[in-house]
Amino acid sequence: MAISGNDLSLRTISTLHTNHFLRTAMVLFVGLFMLFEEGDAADANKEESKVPPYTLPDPLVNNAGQSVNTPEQWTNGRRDELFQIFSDQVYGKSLAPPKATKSTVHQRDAIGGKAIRKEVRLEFEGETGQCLMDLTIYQPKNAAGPLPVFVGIHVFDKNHEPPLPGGRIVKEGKPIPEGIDPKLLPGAETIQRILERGYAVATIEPDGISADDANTFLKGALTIDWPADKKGRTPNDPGALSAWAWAISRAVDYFATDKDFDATKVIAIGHSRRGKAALWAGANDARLAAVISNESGCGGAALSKRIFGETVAHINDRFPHWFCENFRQYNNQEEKLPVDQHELIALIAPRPVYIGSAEQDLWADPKGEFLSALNADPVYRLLGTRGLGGVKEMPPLNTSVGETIGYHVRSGEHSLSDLDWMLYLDWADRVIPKSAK
Ligand code: GTR
Repeated sequence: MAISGNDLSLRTISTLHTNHFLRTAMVLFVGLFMLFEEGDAADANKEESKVPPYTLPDPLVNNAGQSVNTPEQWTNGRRDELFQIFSDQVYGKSLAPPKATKSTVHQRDAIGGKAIRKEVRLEFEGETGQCLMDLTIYQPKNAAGPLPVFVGIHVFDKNHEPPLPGGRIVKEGKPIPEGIDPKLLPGAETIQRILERGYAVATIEPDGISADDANTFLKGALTIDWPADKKGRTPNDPGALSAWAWAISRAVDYFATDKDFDATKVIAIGHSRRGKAALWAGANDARLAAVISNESGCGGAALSKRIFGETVAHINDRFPHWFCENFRQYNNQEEKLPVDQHELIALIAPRPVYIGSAEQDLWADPKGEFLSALNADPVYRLLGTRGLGGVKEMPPLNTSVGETIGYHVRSGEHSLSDLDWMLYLDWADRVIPKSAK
């Protein structure tokens, strides 16, 4: 019922005032919470003119200073060197696959009978313990053959059917109140478009693998090889990002056991911290056919040495559980980092990778993300792909460019929006061979 000014009784007015007060207080509280936990730091550089001079390491020059001129020299030497540096200095050692996995699958019709929703529980046995993860999958009903599939951490809200845009998503172990960011997750319509285009889409709930919490992240996948009660971690023991990357690999294991999916056509996708995990998963697991990083920023696609937006010190201070301890050596000393994030992109080569930025998301440094793509391009070309397709400058807003390396900068803020998804789908259609769909 609509209320006009004349209808307002005193009681209604005072309720409205109370509601208004509560809402304002809530917005302020949430805003402060986000400012502290999620938002920019007051000291962050947001001006291009203040980017210090920096030198990027050349992915095609090896540790001995020799240039890498052939695909063989890359594949049988240089790539391993770079992977080792990221493992020792940034994300930590990779986790071993589980000794055994038990899967339990429940499925039912969904989205008005157009789709199948599968709820998969995976229970893992390691050397020293167990952990579990839930994988929720939407797939088109009556698909012609094994499906290519997008998978990532918190790609949609598994608690609703059909998934709701802006629905509950947990960050820092706390549910975000609904409505904070209506574009944070694809809604039912976008999921339907994904299915209509012949893909399945799957979300991983990572809490049982490694909670996004500095006090409890060791419980789960990091326990089954590195016991959580171990006194003192070694400086290159893995953090939560490694555990989340491991979770993405476990989803690939599952797809290989389910005839509805083509496990050679799995595309890892992730927004923000989950984009960092998707990129590291792509570096670790050559079975991933392609990787999409949406606004992954610092420790993801953005170059660290530009010191623009979030820095190594900001991220290590706020999220001490994400990286290995060695990464802290580079707090305010990015110039000493032996690698930069363009080399993480290069570790995915020659497989397709897409980097999506948002214009107003300066905390994630859109230009630094583009420059990562550009500086990974020589490796993609050495390996015989067309890489960024000759693009040298950041494209106009909302325009997808590139080939094996895709890139766009969307207008607006930090989110995985429907437009991002549409551009990713178009690109996936180009880089994932049609025969498999
Ligand atoms: C921020 C963090 C970013 C990014 C983001 C997110 O607080 O500083 O690195 O990962 O969270 O995941 O939304």
